[in-house]
Amino acid sequence: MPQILQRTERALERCLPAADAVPATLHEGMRYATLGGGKRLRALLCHAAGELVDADSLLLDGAASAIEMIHAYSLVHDDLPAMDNDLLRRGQPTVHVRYGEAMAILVGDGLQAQAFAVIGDLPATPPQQVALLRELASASSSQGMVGGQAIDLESVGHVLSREQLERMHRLKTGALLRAAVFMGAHCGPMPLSPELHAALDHYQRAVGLAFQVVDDILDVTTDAATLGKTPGKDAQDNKPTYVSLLGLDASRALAEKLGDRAREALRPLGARATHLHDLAGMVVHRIR
Ligand code: GRG
Repeated sequence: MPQILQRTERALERCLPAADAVPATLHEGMRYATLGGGKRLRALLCHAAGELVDADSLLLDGAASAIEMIHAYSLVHDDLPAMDNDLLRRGQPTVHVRYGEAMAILVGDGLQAQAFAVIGDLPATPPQQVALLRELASASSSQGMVGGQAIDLESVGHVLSREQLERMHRLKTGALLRAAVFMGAHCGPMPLSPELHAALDHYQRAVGLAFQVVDDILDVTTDAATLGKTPGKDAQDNKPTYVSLLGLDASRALAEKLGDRAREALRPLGARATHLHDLAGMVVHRIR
């Protein structure tokens, strides 16, 4: 996986506008928000799913870059004073702290549009391109990530049931993780077989949920300096979390169970799914 991480950084470098291209501050901010940080989980999922279908690596580079740009845009907007008002992201000042709030809004907007432009420029077949664009658009949409964020905003101070909490996270963070997996698979030369579709669907559901359960656990167990924000902020904001709903031990057990479920979903795919298998472990056992 280290080679894929290097590939991802190089591809992102290429896909982003140059820092001195006019308007330079905007482009510098887009690069600042995207390059040199992050676990690149979505890019890794995209490449690992692509391995299953002998996907073209140039297509995977573009798809993985586009997903990471959408992810970076969501973090820039989520950190804004009107949302989470976070001062640090990936150990650095957040984009609005460094470039101002108005520019940070534009940085997010610019990254979102650039992600779709990158897909549009790929040397993919028309069916591949439509599948990739559809997947990314629906994951980012009001019925995907942005919708999940809206539900999250409106849930402050409310008691959510476990089903409602799951739905919120399936949209807010799960939708983009799902897109990462399916976009990787759409980079292959053939349409997805029903068996592969079903296996990837089960996998992405379990991984998406595990990601959020672990995020909630880390929120209460990681120290403030590492987080760059107040630990347990969601709880202080009266936002529902898995830890507040189930407790720490049951949340840890749930994360392990979801990791097992994700790996189980890959069983019919055999040895080619090794990297997806390892990524499920990385999601459950990450430290941030
Ligand atoms: C504001 C449009 C808009 C959407 C925001 C996903 C999201 C929706 C906001 C992210 C807020 C957040 C910090 C949620 C916790 C889970 C999460 C997505 C953490 C960051 O993702 P990682 O851990 O980050 O993959 P890196 O830095 O490794 O890329």
